Amino acid sequence: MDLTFPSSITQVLLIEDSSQIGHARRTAQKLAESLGFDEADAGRVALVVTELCSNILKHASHGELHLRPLPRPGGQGLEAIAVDRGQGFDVHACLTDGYSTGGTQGIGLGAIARMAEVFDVHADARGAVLLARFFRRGDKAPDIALGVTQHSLHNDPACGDAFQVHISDQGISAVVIDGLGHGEEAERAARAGVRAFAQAPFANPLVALEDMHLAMIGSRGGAVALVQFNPSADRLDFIGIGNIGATLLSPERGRGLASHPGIVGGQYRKAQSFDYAQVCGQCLILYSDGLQSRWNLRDYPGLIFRHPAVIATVLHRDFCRGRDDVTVLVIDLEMPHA
Ligand SMILES: [Mn+2]
Repeated sequence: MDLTFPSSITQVLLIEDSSQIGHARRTAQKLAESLGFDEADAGRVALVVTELCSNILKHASHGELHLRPLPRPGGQGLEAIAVDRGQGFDVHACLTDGYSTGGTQGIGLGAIARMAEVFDVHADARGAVLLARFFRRGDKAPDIALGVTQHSLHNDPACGDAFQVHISDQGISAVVIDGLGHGEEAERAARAGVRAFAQAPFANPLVALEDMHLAMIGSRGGAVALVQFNPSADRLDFIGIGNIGATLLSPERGRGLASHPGIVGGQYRKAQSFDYAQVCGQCLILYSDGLQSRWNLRDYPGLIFRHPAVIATVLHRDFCRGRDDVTVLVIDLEMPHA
């Protein structure tokens, strides 16, 4: 397998009254069609998105629908996430067959769970996050246990954060870059780094960092975190310069991965990569400083077991600073498939 997750801003639709549901449905359907879904599959997306949005209004009175293209082997899928801050969402009641969020009109969340290739929920007193992932007809490849959410400050079309993930038979290589500041100049810096990384994502981490540095000279520069996961060796290499947060989590504990101070494309002292063993089964979270660092997944019982896209979205919902671009990338480090 050879799969690339390119940087892109998450599309956010506000869901505040029922008139916005139709717009959300049409937007999701159009996105599905543009990603190569046929009419029946795009219709399936439209039905599920309608139900997700109705559910937001019913349980939380308002919330958001997040849409992303989903890179898949041989094409694109689509990811839809309903986000709200409502209380008392009863997952079990809602997933019971026959239950409908929209009175007699809705199809119910139990049906949603079956119409999407991937469905997952985290709900507690702080609100609910519902994930649905759709693959095109004939796409039987397994889900990739990776989730990302990315937002620019004030919905600026330019985003100063950039990420990229490569998945191959060798493993996973991922980079998150935060170009200094925000806006177009920050975006230029971050993208220059990502382009250099993409040339050889599985190069030695020190070499890859040097390549990104050279490519970012003359730009504003930025913070960079690079991670390479080798599943057959059960090892993770990490190198970070500047303020990109990196945490390895298991149900039992969490550990922060240390970055060095400095600016890639500017000045930093000789970098060093760190090697972590026995990481399979753990969850890796990389995040730019648009996210506060004071979160603790222990405050969210059960969240560590949820889909990475759900984890990324909960963290963004509750810890976005609102003063900078923000990226949260979550990857389950899985054993190699036999
Ligand atoms: Mn930043």
